[in-house]
Amino acid sequence: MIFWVTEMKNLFLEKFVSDVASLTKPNDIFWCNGSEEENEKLISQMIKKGILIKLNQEKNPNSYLHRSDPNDVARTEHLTFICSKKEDDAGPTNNWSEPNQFKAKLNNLFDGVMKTRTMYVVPYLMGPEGSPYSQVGIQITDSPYVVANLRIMTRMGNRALNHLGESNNFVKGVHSTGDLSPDRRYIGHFPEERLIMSIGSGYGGNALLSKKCHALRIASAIASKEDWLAEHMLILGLESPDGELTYISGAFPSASGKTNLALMKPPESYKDWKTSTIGDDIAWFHKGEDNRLWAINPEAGFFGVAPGTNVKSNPNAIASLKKNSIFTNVAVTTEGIPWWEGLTDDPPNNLTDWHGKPWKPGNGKAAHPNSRFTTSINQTPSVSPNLNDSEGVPVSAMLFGGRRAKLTPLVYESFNWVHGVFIGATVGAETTAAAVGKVGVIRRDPMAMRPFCGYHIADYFSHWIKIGSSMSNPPRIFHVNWFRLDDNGEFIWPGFGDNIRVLKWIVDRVKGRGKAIKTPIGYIPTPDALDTKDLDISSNDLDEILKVDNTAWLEEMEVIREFFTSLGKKLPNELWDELSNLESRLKS
Ligand code: OXD
Ligand code: MN
Repeated sequence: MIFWVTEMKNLFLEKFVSDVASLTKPNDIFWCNGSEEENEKLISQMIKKGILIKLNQEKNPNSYLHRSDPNDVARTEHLTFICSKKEDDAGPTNNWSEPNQFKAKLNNLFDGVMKTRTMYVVPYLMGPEGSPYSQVGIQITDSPYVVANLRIMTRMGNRALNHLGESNNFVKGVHSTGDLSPDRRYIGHFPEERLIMSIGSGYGGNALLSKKCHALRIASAIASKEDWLAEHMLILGLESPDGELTYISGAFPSASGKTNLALMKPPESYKDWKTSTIGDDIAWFHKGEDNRLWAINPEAGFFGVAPGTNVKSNPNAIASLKKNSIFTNVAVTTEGIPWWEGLTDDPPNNLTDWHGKPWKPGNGKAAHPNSRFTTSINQTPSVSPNLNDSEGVPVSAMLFGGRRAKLTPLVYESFNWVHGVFIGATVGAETTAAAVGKVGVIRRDPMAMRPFCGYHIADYFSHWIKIGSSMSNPPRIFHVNWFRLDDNGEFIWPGFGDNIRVLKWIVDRVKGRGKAIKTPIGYIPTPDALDTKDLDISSNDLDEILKVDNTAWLEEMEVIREFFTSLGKKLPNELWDELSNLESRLKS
């Protein structure tokens, strides 16, 4: 039975939906309009089926817990493919499969998969309504949990259809949870067709196709043919007591504190400063007429990592999570209140763990390390008044970083745009629980885009070089590392709200007033340029995290050389030049 809940007719959309329906043979089709009534209906159906569990409606109104299949708790990069026509267009950092063969394999799995299920058609808009930079996607899915998440994460329903009108300009997403077997799980991207096919997972970035699949992999491939950038970056506004507003964006690998930084609340000692959040995960940049880079956040919500989130690390997230939120794979108290490691110093008694089993201290983690919250950006006290500006906001500084226990200093600034691209291209970071695989291994994660770049990473570097080099006022590029450890394995830098001290130096640099020392790897703050007033950090420790160890950097260069070599002939000469310039600086 097919029924339409919108008057709007779009022939391209109708054809897409009927083609997918012929393949998946659903029991019925449900067009999502994004209304409150629709959401209530879906939520109550999910509660009946046990897909969602009601949380304490007094303490967490309109909030629910979902437990995913224990085999399906993180992105699966080894099952994620870029199916460009030519293998060389996917490049060495992506899995590639020939598009027709991959489609045939997936079509087999999709054939009849929705026979006893409802097929949901979810139109979503990435970016502000009315913005020329926003894009429409249509995700077809048999997971009502995915629908509920997309409703928070995107501008979903009729608003997206209105933006689309009769055009065929939309990204197509076909998703089914299949049988949830990792043996029949695949996430395929067809950049030339702007098509995503995902089967066998209901989790996060594998299943909410708007996020990594559309807004990063497909969008980065589109951006490479046009004149813009699709990046794995937060966007944050910082307003000084004098009313000077500066926007900063930052790329950090998954589960490395991006959401904390994006929602940062200034600490007591910076209470005259204001922060404002545009986005915590994805930024689309275009060149402005003023020769600056402007950014929009295509998303409308956060799918944040829960463990470690607390009133100290992220008070704005905690405030935002008070209502209308979905929690995935967290633990729950006897009162029906969500809990995860790091939320409070001690776990409450009698928790139920993320598997739904009684939990006692010593039983491993109560919440999965990659457990998540889904919440609307509009509930965040720090939400920016410029969130919906159709031109976006002008970005003055871009940060790159990752978890690095040793070597990379707290902060350093590139000499110029191309050197900044080199810094971004060579980011080394410890792996985290956001993706299946070993945690804590250092890997190169260029611009935090290694798992998300939808085309050849060396072409991506060339694209970056081209974008900034053609602008008279591109953002200044910095590298930061909040994660340096001392010999006892303790963090040296306090992090969280105190990171604003580093951001202040960055703003000072952008405005031409921050003091710096030139080192072989870039500009580092002079000890007095970084505000450490009232901080509990010794001058030895401060020296340690601001120092450049030439011998260790020369070793790092060998790893970078190997990495560049592994990327093949397309690696831009400019980056090889940067490497040899760095080597001579370190040796001289
Ligand atoms: C995310 C990720 O979910 O990067 O944002 O994995
Ligand atoms: Mn991310």
